[in-house]
This record gives sequence, C-alpha cells and structure tokens, in this order.
Amino acid sequence: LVMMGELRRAIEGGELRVYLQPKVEFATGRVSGAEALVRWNHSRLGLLAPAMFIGLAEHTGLIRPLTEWVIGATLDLLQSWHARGCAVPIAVNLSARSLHDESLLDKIRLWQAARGIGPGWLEVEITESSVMEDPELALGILHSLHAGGIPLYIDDFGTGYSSLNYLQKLPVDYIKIDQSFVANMSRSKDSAMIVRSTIDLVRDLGRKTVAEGIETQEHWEQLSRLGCDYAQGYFIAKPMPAEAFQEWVENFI
Ligand code: G
Ligand code: G
Ligand code: MN
Ligand code: NA
Repeated sequence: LVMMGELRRAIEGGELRVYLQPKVEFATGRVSGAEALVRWNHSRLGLLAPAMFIGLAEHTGLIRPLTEWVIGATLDLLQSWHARGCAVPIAVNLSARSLHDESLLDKIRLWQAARGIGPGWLEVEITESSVMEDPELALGILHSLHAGGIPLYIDDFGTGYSSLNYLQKLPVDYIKIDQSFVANMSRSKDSAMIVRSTIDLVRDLGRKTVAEGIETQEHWEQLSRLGCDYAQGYFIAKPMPAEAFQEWVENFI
C-alpha cells in the first residue's frame, strides 16, 4: 500500500518514469507513434505499475501534478527527438478528472511553445468510460483540445456504455479497440464479429482504429485482414524506457 505523502514526494522528487509502447501501421509496417505509460520507480518497492497509484492520485487530487509531470516529460522527449531529427507522436493517458481541468489546454500550449514543439506531436487518450461519466463536459473539453491541434483517442473502446450517438459526436481521430476483444477473437465468434463491426463502423465515421493487446502473429494477420489501421501489443513490443524505445525504433524493420 502506498501513501499520499509518498506519492507527492515521488512526483516532486523525480521517481516517476515514462515508459513507451510503439504503435505500428498495418498498411506500411512503419512505427506510427508511441503511448506514454507512467511507472513509479519506488525506492523500496521497485517499479510500480499505474494500477498501484493512479487510483490514489485520482482520489487525492494528485492526478493533476502527476498528469502535468507526464505531459512535461513527454514533451521533453519529443524535444530531444526533434533535436536528433527523428520523432513519432506520443500519446498520453488522461483521467476523467483531467477533463474537468479547463486550464489544461492553455498549459499544454505554453509547454509546447517553450520547447518549440508544434501541434500534433503530443496526443491524448481518454477512456470510453471517463467520457461517459459526464458526456457533455467531456465533449466540451475534447472539442477544445481537438481545436487546439491535439489528436484524440478513445481508449478501451467497447468496455463501457457509450452510445453510438456519442461516438459520432466526439471529435476523436482514433478508436482503440480494447484488448479483451482482441484476446478473445480467435476463440469467440462474437468477439471477432464485434471487432469486425467496430472497424467497419469507425471507418464509415471517418476515424481510424487501433487494436490493443496484439500478442500473436495470428492476431496481427486477422486484424490486418479486417482492415484495422494501427497495431499495439506485446507481439510488436512491450512498454519500455525511452532510451530502449529509441534503440528499438532504430532497429525496427
Ligand atoms: O501498462 P499499463 O500497466 O501501463 O497501464 C495500465 C493503465 O494505466 C492503462 O489503462 C493506462 O491508461 C493507465 N495509465 C498509464 N499511464 C497513465 C498516466 O500517465 N495517466 C493516467 N491517468 N493513466 C495512465
Ligand atoms: O491505456 P491502456 O488501458 O490501453 O493501457 C494498456 C495496458 O495494456 C498497459 O497496462 C499495457 O502495459 C498493457 N498492454 C499493452 N500491450 C499488451 C498486450 O499485448 N497484452 C497485454 N496483456 N497487455 C498489454
Ligand atoms: Mn491507453
Ligand atoms: Na486501453
């Protein structure tokens, strides 16, 4: 069990790390981007996954400094990549609470400008369930983020209760098909059918699909055949520290 004071000191004291997991485009086999996944390098407990502390952060208000740290660290990475003449966009995960922070877009703009990073490089993922917690509020913030040039993803799609009505209204560019559907696809006809229909629907709405949790060649081939746009999962690569990611990208293909 970790405590609030400990987490606050960890955020301030530089114990958080950004891990990166690549996304690959099916059509070209190219690395199209990365997702930033936070870790806590705890002095006693070792490397902690977000499940160990994001909930605590959300309940104590520490999610705001945590999110701001992740965004800052991600922009630092983008800045160093740009200096080396190579980069892919990086998506950060936002909690439902961050959708209430009306100053977020202004802060992101300031931080991007301070590092000379143009729009489009920092992306944002929001889960379907946090959007549906307060759809009207989410819609407002998502519209302003999107108008501010930030590409948007709906994460964990299919696990919540979003109506198709909202999917149509939301200014999102990408839908991430939840990994549970991908995992069940080869065993369950229903899961395969849901994945196929989701891909078709998202395409008809003019958005792109990302399949999460691709763990096997079979998953890759099946999703490629169904016309999914982007792939993410252990079959491609696990989340890794930024330096390892850079090396991985250079050796890919
Ligand atoms: O690999 P993994 O255990 O990293 O991630 C577990 C979950 O934690 C994911 O659902 C992801 O959305 C969430 N998560 C990872 N990093 C962050 C972050 O920086 N902020 C928030 N709010 N959630 C995160
Ligand atoms: O933000 P999101 O809920 O999508 O977080 C993705 C989570 O899934 C992270 O915990 C990440 O480490 C994990 N993950 C990424 N790829 C795979 C995969 O291929 N298989 C499994 N089981 N988990 C994965
Ligand atoms: Mn995500
Ligand atoms: Na997800």
